[in-house]
Amino acid sequence: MAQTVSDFLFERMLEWGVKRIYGYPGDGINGLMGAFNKYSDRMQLVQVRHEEMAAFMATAHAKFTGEVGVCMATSGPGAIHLLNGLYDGKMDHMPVVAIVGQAATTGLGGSYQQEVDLMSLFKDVASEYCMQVASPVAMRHVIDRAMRIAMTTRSVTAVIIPKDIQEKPAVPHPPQKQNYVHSGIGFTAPRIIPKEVDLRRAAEVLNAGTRVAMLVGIGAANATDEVIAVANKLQACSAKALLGKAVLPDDLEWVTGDIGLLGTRPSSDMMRDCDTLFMIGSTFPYDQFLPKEGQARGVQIDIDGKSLGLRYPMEVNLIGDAADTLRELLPLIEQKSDTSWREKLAKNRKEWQNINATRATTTGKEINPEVVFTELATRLPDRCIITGDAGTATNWLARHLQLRRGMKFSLSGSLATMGPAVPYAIAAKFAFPDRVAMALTGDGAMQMNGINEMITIKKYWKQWSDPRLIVLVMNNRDLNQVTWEMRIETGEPKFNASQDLPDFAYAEYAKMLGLEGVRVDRTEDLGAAWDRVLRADRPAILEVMVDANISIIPPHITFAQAHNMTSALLQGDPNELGIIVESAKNVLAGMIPTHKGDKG
Ligand SMILES: Cc1ncc(C[n+]2csc(CCOP(=O)(O)OP(=O)(O)O)c2C)c(N)n1
Ligand SMILES: [Mg+2]
Repeated sequence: MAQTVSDFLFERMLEWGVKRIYGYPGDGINGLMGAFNKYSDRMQLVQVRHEEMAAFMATAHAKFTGEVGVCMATSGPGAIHLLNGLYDGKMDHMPVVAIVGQAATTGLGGSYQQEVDLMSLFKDVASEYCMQVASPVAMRHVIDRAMRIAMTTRSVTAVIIPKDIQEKPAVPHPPQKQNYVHSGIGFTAPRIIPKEVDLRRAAEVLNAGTRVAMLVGIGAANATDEVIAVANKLQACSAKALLGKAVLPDDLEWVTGDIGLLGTRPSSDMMRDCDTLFMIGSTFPYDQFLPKEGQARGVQIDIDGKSLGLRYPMEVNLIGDAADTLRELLPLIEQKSDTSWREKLAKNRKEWQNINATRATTTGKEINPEVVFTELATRLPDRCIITGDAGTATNWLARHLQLRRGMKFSLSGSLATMGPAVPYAIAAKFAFPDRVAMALTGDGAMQMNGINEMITIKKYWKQWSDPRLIVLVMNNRDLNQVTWEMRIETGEPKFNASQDLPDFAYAEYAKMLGLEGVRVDRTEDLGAAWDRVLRADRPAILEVMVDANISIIPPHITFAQAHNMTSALLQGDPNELGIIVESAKNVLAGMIPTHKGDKG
């Protein structure tokens, strides 16, 4: 049979270097799936449980490998299901290509079965390039452009292929005449550096600073050595936006850790006291954790000019690749000798670590969730890949896990959606089957989609050279992050109808799937439980029954937040007694600054 448009598409994607597609079938892409079969020795289809998961996995593939992630779904419902995962990719600036089916061109416009206006639906999420293949001839340039634009603009692109077009004979070589396009494949990352004059202006600002605070994000992922070299010359300290947690290893004394609501006190203090802000590859959104306007001079490096001068009015805004730009900047930076700024923050960091360690030792009737992470912290395997979710687990992992060189970390940064931890970990295993992947998540996220995606793990784990994929489920029978946000931000007591979760036997469920399942309800068993799942010969769920009454109070609780929490309790929060006891312990552990009249 002659080559079809679908055959051609897979040939072309192979030429582009695509090795794996995350997807789910449906009759809107029967032509595509039929063709895929012929290429399955060279390109893998990973079948997910829900198209949103395919989009999460494609996003995670891009995050962990730097390559384009590709996902595929049928027309109508399948395409709609992709959206949240695609927005995750879009908002964290990841190159992702979505390939979706559509009703046949012969029926389009006729309110046909599963006909949804996909051009309109994907217009925003794939704002850089969203195109319906209108003719077999167009397949070549549409896929070429979708791939190249995703890479060039680090964005999500969408290719919509009507059913009948999928099965038509391919036109790999369109006639060379008017109204035809002749695109080609291939992309190499450019070297993007600012002009010399601007590098000098940046160096002048940085050299003049005596207390330089750096903030690095995921955009500096390829620049660890360069960030360290520049920071050492400047005697600077550095905080990390959560998505960029793996950019700098935490064993460097001048690294203050994460910043923001989930961040550390030394990071906040550094921003409060600095005279110069140097931001690299980050769009960290919370201005209240940055220096006060006018307090510090600012320099920013970002590959995307749109992200410059966005969170703080910078004096020098540099468009450039983080590593290349820092390499150019390094010779212009003077070696500083005054170590007092770093010493002060190293002391602060030590104190903070002690406070954290103490806080993690406070125990009530149930397990303090922080201990789950302090026990993991001492056991993190080399080169492990950690994924997080929206939920309290992310507070604790941000504060307690000290990442070492070679580890990877990700979660949904800007969209902050629930649900990515398990699908991200699956994508990590496909990309790096010899590394341990760990999804650290909550019971709400598990019930939303993680439970289903355990079935995908069951389906594929034997393909991975190291079978370890560990899913930590913090079982608190609560949507705890939001319960606390309501108390702290708006002073509302817990609303059980909204926040309580039904219990579920996560570890038993893992066993039912033929995986390892360990359930812990006593603090003293935690260490051994981690050892067990870390040594398991198969993927595992570690389910920990944790206390929902341990507050996620941010590093510098404001008076308003303390007041709100008190008012939530006075309004009759159903968990009042437990919280008061736990909060009192936290005050003793030095966490909550007490105010006059604050009863703690
Ligand atoms: C798709 C989506 N829905 C809702 C939210 C709001 N949200 C953020 S965290 C959270 C609670 C998560 O609960 P769980 O997974 O049980 O973790 P916990 O906070 O209890 O540790 C909710 C509802 C979100 N971020 N994403
Ligand atoms: Mg929960």
